[in-house]
Amino acid sequence: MKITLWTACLLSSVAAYPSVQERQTEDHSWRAPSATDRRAPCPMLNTLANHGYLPRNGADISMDILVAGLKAGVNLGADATKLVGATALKGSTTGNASTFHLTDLNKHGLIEHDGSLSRADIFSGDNHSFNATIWASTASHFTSPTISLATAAKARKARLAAAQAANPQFNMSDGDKQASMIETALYLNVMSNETGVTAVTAWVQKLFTQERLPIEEGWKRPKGEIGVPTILGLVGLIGVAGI
Ligand code: HEM
Ligand SMILES: *[C@@H]1O[C@H](CO)[C@@H](O)[C@H](O)[C@H]1NC(C)=O
Ligand SMILES: *[C@@H]1O[C@H](CO)[C@@H](O)[C@H](O)[C@H]1NC(C)=O
Ligand SMILES: *[C@@H]1O[C@H](CO)[C@@H](O)[C@H](O)[C@H]1NC(C)=O
Ligand SMILES: *[C@@H]1O[C@H](CO)[C@@H](O)[C@H](O)[C@H]1NC(C)=O
Ligand SMILES: CC(=O)N[C@H]1CO[C@H](CO)[C@@H](O)[C@@H]1O
Repeated sequence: MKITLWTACLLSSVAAYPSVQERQTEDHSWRAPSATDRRAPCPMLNTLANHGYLPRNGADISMDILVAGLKAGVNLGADATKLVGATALKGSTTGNASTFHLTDLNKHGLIEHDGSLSRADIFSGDNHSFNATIWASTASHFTSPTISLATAAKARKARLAAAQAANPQFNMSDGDKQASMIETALYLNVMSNETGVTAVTAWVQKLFTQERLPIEEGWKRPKGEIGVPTILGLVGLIGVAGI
């Protein structure tokens, strides 16, 4: 139902603003964010901003900019981007309800949730910055050159259990748990070596620790567009393998 609705919206909003076109022709080399550039709790959105597929300053992102950036950067389909982008816009603090800053995504309970793979829970103060200690606990499961779906599911399950044990205010709704599975499905798929289900460990490390597309390490933009059915199929498999 929701998907049908968003597909309809997609068909009625194909206009490309000059800023989107400019961005697609610009330099996509990696550059670290400046002190004033805004970043999100999502390693992929931060990565795309660091490569200029999203505004490098992380500010004033419209749905058109978001869809174009995810498509050009990692071949995520408009259907998938619009589903999560609609929620992102609900946290807008830009003064324009049609745009958001990457920092707007730090708002707990919007998309941001407890039990992240690489971020602390809001209980411990910082809900959005990369946390090397937490990432190390997740990555301790990644002992091979590749990450299978079963390994990713196990790492996610262990991280949720550790967060719950450490946080007296741990609170993940069913929707949060679904979002967390989607996030695992996304990194597995985008960072897979053409299989779509088995990720390359070194690439996943670069995504999380440097917020960089691992092009130098051999990663290529996925050839096929990643759509909602692909992601939900993976989520189902992660559920069977983990939880
Ligand atoms: C292919 C595209 C994407 C990939 C590979 C991706 C990947 C991820 C991953 C792996 C996480 C989990 C981080 C962690 O647990 O430490 C995450 C979190 C998040 N993502 Fe993305 N993402 C993508 C697209 C998006 C889009 C389009 C949005 C919204 C506009 C978004 C918003 C978020 C937010 C708000 C979080 C924080 C959730 C939390 O609290 O952990 N992501 N993403
Ligand atoms: C709000 O943002 C949208 C999307 O970028 C843009 O089309 C619109 O002109 C903006 N409105 C104002 C009042 O700036
Ligand atoms: C848990 O989170 C849900 C939604 O995210 C919220 O409605 C609820 O009040 C929270 N419960 C506690 C005890 O914080
Ligand atoms: C990382 O998270 C842990 C656990 O919540 C916390 O104790 C630590 O202070 C965090 N590290 C940083 C640098 O924020
Ligand atoms: C990806 O797969 C190709 C073909 O199977 C292989 O030659 C290449 O070494 C793989 N790359 C990585 C980083 O695993
Ligand atoms: C309240 C909220 O949802 N977000 C918090 C995330 O963490 C930062 C501190 O790093 C707070 O400033 C935000 O208020």
